Amino acid sequence: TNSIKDEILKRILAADGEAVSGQELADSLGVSRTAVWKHMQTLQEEGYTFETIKKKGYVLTGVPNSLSPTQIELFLKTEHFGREIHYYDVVDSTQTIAHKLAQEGAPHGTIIIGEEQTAGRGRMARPWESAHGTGIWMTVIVRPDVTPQQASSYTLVVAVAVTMAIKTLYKHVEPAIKWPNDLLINGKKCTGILTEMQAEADLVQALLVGIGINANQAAADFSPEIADIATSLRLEAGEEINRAALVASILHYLEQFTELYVKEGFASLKTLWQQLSCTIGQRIEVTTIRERFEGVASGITDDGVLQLTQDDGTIRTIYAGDIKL
Ligand code: BT5
Repeated sequence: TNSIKDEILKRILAADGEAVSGQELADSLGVSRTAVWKHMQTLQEEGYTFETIKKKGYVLTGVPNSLSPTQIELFLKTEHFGREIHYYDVVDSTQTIAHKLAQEGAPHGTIIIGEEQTAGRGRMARPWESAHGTGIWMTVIVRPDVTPQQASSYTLVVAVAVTMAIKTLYKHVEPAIKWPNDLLINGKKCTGILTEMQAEADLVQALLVGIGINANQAAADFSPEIADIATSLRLEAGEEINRAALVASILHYLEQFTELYVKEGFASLKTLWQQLSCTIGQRIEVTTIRERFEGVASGITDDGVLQLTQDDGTIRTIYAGDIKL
């Protein structure tokens, strides 16, 4: 019966604002008119809102602001990615849960989502602000057939997938990739990516791909520490963000791009990455664990390594670090 409820929801969503008649739903799904009505009640309890138009049927007027598996599956078009969903209200960090699940053998494409993280983290143990119900705090377990060395450019693949998903759903929003793991909109950070790895000498067991996206925050929702540097998609798009639809779209692009990346390497996505990036051609300051450099970001290699041309003309290759534009 759950699948009938989901099917009803799918059809009403697909009608895209047109009324769907209860009688037709009942006939085509082979259930009684009363059964349809009962499912509609349940959907309303879950936070969906409908308008009932006399003699015509139901029109969807609102969806719950939730990332529940039901919500995501409504939009999902993938084969593997997001086909196993672990959904929580509050977690410490989805990365921690992903590490455990990956060790226990969770399949390629498994996702972990929390409505809130109490210990969300960025690179180098930096904190990641993850307030309740406002963002997308998700880890994807990916098991690509690549070496640990090749895997270091996977963050760039993720950045391209998230950018494409945002651009597709919100045509007026222009996210730009700041090497290696940030998406900026109008110079402010809306997304951060954290890729961790479980590996043996020459074999990647799993990549734990953490994606944090500010979706529906208002400006006042950010803490003073990040108020000046952070933005949300809602602030930039000027409309409420359907987080479930965005998750599904990200997974769609990520599945496609991962296949390409495993077959042909980062080189196959390099042109797209360059088009979407705001890094190349810019004067930047790079901080690595050991040193600090200045120069112009002059290119990216087929392996996703950043090239920096310093003022004296020497070219440095940057494998990891933070950059300031
Ligand atoms: C990142 O690190 O940008 C990676 C963030 C990854 C978060 C996801 S959420 C799901 C998964 N579970 C986790 O626990 N993490 C992943 P980094 O480049 O090191 O940037 C961290 C810096 O971004 C912080 O030091 C702050 O300055 C800033 N920051 C923190 N929270 C932010 C937010 N919500 N929006 C924008 N900037 C933020």
